[in-house]
Amino acid sequence: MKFNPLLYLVTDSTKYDMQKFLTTLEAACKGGVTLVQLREKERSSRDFLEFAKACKKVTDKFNIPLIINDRVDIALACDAAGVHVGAEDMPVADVRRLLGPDKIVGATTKTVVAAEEAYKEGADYLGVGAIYPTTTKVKTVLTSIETLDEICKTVPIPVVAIGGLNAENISVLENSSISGIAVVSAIMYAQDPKAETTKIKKLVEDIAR
Ligand code: TZP
Ligand code: MG
Repeated sequence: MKFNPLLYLVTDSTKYDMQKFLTTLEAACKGGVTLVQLREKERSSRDFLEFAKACKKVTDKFNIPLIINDRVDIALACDAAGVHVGAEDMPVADVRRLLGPDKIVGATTKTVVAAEEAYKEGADYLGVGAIYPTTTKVKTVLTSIETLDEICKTVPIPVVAIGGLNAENISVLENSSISGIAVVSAIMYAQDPKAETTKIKKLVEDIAR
């Protein structure tokens, strides 16, 4: 499936009720995010699926592909555009086999070796980070910009940088061959998520290849 990883919103719904979350998601879509990933670590399967279906109604209005973090079953059940997996999730090759050739498979990688392996197993894009320390609840370590650049040079698929990125610090990626950035708090917790999305998108448009 075709997708544009330029400004990738990864969600965190833990601090919002459903209505506030959906309003924020819609604002981000209006502001111009190009891809959305639902990252839900605390929901039951039943709840996650219901939540994903509600979110997909929003992203579908804007023709923005919806990716599900970690859960192939949820992605299939709501006919999401794809799945994103990390090092402790199901291997990329298995996700690809289960989803088939047309869905989007993304992987988080922090080394060149892991990036090459994910690419060979069928990943469509890679997330690399954390570039900066993050306040989002996640098990991660920092990845240097040098490693990010190495990964960009090594794999022929789009690479997005993630972790602590926002309008103020994104210029650090100026010389990287990234295809986009992924953010949680910079958009989810912006005062005006639509305006902030538009602002970040303009900046990333100048940087991404
Ligand atoms: N993986 C590496 S950092 C991160 C994930 C999911 C969280 C990024 O969140 P934020 O708020 O954009 O720093
Ligand atoms: Mg994961």
